[in-house]
Amino acid sequence: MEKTLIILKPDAVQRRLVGKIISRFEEKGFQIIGLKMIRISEEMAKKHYAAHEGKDFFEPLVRYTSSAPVIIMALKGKNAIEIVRKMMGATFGSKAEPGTIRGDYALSNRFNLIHGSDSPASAENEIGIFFDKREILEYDPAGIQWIYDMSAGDII
Ligand code: 3AN
Repeated sequence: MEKTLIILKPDAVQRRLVGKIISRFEEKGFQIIGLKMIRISEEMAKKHYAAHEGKDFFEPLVRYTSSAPVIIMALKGKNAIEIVRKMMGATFGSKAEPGTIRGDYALSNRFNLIHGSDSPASAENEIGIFFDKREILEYDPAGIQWIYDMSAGDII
């Protein structure tokens, strides 16, 4: 089981797409283990996007991310990181395939609605940046035996 960090960026909140996007992840079978609304500070945004520091889009990206409230969410599930990124679609809204979140709801190459961790190491780091330990709630999800085949002991 993997955990991943998702940010529903300012445009997702302002465009009232939060419910629709969260529904997609719930309907897929992921378990929500952390959820809150915050305003990301410029300092937090810089830390989160540190890998892009120095690039020409870094400053506008930090400004966009910290421009208005966002939803921060931690999800848990088998192969959560890869599957969430597939559901998000390509980075640029203009390139993302229909059927993905960005493909269905985004046209812009900057206002692309959502962030999802891209590796187990970044997921752990990002969950640590945005959540206190006690804000991550581990619980037995009801009906998990119908999300995965667990009859042989493994999660298939
Ligand atoms: P993703 O959000 O798909 O993981 P990253 O982490 O490579 O993409 O990029 C983070 C953000 O930086 C993207 N959401 C996008 O808004 C912006 N970005 C990435 N690459 C570019 C680029 N070449 N030109 C402009 N903005 C970019």
